[in-house]
Amino acid sequence: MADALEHGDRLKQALLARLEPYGQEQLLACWEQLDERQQRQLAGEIEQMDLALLAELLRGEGRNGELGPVADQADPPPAFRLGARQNRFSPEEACAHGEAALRAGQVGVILVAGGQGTRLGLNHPKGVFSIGPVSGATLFQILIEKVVAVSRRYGVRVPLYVMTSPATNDETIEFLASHDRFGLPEDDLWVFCQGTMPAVDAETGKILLQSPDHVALSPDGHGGMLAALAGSGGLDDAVGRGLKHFFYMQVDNPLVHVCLPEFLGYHLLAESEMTTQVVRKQDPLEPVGNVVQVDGRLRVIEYSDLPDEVARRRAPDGSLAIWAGSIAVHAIAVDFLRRMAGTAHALPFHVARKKVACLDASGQRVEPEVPNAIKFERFIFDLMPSAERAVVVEIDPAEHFGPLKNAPGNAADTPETVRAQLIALHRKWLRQAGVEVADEVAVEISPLFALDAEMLAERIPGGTQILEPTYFH
Ligand code: UD2
Repeated sequence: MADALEHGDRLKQALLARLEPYGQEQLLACWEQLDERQQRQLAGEIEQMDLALLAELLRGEGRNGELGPVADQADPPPAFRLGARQNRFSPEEACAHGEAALRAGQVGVILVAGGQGTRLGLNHPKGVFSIGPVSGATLFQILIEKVVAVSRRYGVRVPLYVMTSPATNDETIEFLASHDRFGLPEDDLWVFCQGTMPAVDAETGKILLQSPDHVALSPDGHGGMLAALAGSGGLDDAVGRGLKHFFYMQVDNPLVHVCLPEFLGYHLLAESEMTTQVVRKQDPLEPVGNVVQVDGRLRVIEYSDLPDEVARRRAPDGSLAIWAGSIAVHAIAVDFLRRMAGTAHALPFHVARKKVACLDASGQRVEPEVPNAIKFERFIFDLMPSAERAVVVEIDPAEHFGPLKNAPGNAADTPETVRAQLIALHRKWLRQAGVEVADEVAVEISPLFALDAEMLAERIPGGTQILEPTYFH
């Protein structure tokens, strides 16, 4: 007992020595109430925090800065359009280049899945949400089957690097193992966990405690992928396998065409280091990042950072001037990622005011009604201005973008809208293959059955009639 007390005191002194230079010793306010296990827990969290970095951020250094002036000079980006003839390279040429890189085993996939389905009312990794309109397949199943199908199609291994966060890591690993990784070989799956950042009081800059033995920590944004992939050894693994490019996607879009050859082809032909898929915005205030060109470099201005009056600007022909919305699907050169992983401050931090439940000065838990805290996040698209060359590829949202963001009953991006989009797309492929499908019949095609309309046409005889909900798998 006396030993434990002494150990607790020694640990407290060591932690104080770390915290005091930064004025953050309030984190030990409840130390004496904690048992030994809780003290170790809190100590572990404090030791892992980069207090010097946080101090820089609180001084205003390393942040992404005021975007108003940048937005003011923003021009629309030049873009390739999927399937279009007026591109600098033909769709066929692009496809051939993309397929050659795939066949040569030069492409791997990154899936960022650190988010929980909070907006969906889900307290689990978002990837376990069941979205298949007929099959009930989860987001993870659909996306991983796409990776497996690409690997089979080109007769190569296509490794998948999945980013989790502390809140989703263990459950994701268990979930994928219990489903045999949906057919992906064990050697081709690399799960890595992103880092966290502490939330600070918006007025004082003091780090908040979520409970007596836990700091208020949250994931450091999908930009945390850069450091976490490198730090986990994933980037070295990719290099060791001879990968040259990553296809990057988010867990919330089951419509994404994984490793789409034509898209990869424009990336390769343009010798781009980072290529991003965009949609033509219908509404100036759509909640997508805006891809723009400033001083000849591409960059993304997040919807929340774009002043309304800039978002509403029109080109002479009446179309939106800032038209290109990022859907967060990228092709990224492995060498570029390595170079950036070795660059200090490669990604700035974005600052957001949020409501964070925490302990007040007297140790009482408070559930704030207005934003009380600042959170810090990095975004992967901020790599774009550092790329030697970056290009944009416009895609058709009906075929490529159906993000699952909101709980049922909301206006957009809900389970209902995403399922309806999957059915509409698969019905269209079936009809193109000469299959008769009535409008009210739900159909779904597993990526392992067919990845696109052409593959489907090879697998299914024309003239077939579909009269009831059908899952092709
Ligand atoms: C994101 C983009 C937006 C647009 C839209 C398309 C940002 C900031 N905004 O909006 O521009 O492209 O997607 O759907 O990127 N994630 C992590 N770790 C984190 C945070 C997020 O893994 O710390 C993952 C998360 O699991 C999800 C993705 O990143 O797959 C997007 O995150 P989000 O839902 O917070 O982004 P959203 O919808 O505001």
